[in-house]
Amino acid sequence: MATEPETLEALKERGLESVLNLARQLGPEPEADLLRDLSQLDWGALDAQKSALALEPSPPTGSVAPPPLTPPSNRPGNEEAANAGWAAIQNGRLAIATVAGGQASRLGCSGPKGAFSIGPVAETTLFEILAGQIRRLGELANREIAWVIQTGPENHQETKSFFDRNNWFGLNPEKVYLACQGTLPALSPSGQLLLASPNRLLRSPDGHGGFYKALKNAGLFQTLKEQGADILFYCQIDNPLVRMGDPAFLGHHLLAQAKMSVKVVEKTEPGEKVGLIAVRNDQTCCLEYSDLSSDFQNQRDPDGALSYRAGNIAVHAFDLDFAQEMAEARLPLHPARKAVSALNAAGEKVETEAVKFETFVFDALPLAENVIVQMCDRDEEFAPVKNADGEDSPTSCKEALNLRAHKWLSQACPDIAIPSTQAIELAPGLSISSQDLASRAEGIRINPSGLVTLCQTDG
Ligand code: UD2
Repeated sequence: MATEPETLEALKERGLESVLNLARQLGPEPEADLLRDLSQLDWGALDAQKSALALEPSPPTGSVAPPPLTPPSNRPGNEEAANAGWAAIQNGRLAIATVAGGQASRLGCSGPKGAFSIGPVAETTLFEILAGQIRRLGELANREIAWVIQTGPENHQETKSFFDRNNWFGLNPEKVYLACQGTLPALSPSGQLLLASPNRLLRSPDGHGGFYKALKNAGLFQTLKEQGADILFYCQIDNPLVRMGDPAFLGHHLLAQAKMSVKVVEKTEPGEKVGLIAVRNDQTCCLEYSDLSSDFQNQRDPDGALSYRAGNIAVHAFDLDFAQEMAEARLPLHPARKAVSALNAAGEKVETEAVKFETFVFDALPLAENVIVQMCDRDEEFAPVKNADGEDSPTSCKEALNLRAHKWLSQACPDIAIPSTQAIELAPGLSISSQDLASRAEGIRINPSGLVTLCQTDG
């Protein structure tokens, strides 16, 4: 934190002193408050923001090629990797992290996105489904697995209350860590600081890439290491099909001594709105769809398959030391122009155009060695809920959960006949895979509502 003279000097050097005008008119107290807020700015980061102001989407430069792909975990040939992954989990080396910093505003709801109900039968929330996966993985590995959840300044408290009210979904609350992400000041298009109130800057969350710093600021790298963890499995809250802590994925990552790895799905069509995993200038990276020309996206191999088809599902494995190093790295800033409510020079709240900045978790990929890019089957592992309707909506996500439950159940219990028209849902924590469900086939029952549970809990 800078002293008052240092803050004033830093503002002056950058031509930003006018941000203090309003507070000064109101008296010494608001001015002191605003200076305190300003003293927390990272001036180096602010300079980078000012340089990034004018960045426009641009096609990738240099040599770009599709990445080598590791086959999905559920195919034969993954046994060695799966064994390595299970051994690591059983030995307490795994922690899980989920980014859940956003609000469910695109879904038309307020509150943490994780509190959104998505179960096709029981209205189970995203948090409960993911918590169930961790519980079951822990049961199978005979260990409690730590879960780090990235929250945002707007939903941190609500997220904590939600877990409290729901008894931490059967997890040990001492092993669930909420880490609140940071913020970055929004700027006017000409690079001036904006005010939310006379004594407070207008800020916005620093993107899911703020995850690395959020863990650092919450002291979690040390906490996890003290518990023996050295691998982090990472996912987003918006994908309830995620295969939490997938042992084969972790195993491939470990056997390759990778610093960071990523799971991908085959893109359904050239313009699908997912990041594209590629190799640029010999480094694995994620190219955002908005930066890619349609000619590039439409390139095809001789067999007709899309040449660039590795769609990022935002599931990663990290070497924990590498994730910690990323908390010190200056990841690229991604500017986005948005309408915001800010104070004008007269102190009135007005709608104005601003530039908000985010960092992205996947921008660490080019800095990582030996990255594994593993394919997965979309119907098994990826159905994000992002929009209120249409693609990636609650309707499409519930359908994907229902179809996967039917598939797993018919594989696990071929004797149970359920009409395909009946919606079913696997109770949270029932199984992490179709094989796991098969191992519990004896005890399975289907409630009249369509919820698949066990007759009695395992003793
Ligand atoms: C992201 C990826 C895209 C693809 C897709 C897969 C970007 C820019 N694009 O699309 O390449 O992988 O996901 O589903 O990332 N979050 C925070 N803090 C923030 C912002 C987001 O925690 O400041 C969390 C949020 O709660 C959610 C996740 O990050 O779980 C994804 O955020 P998003 O929905 O903004 O990403 P999206 O859909 O643009």
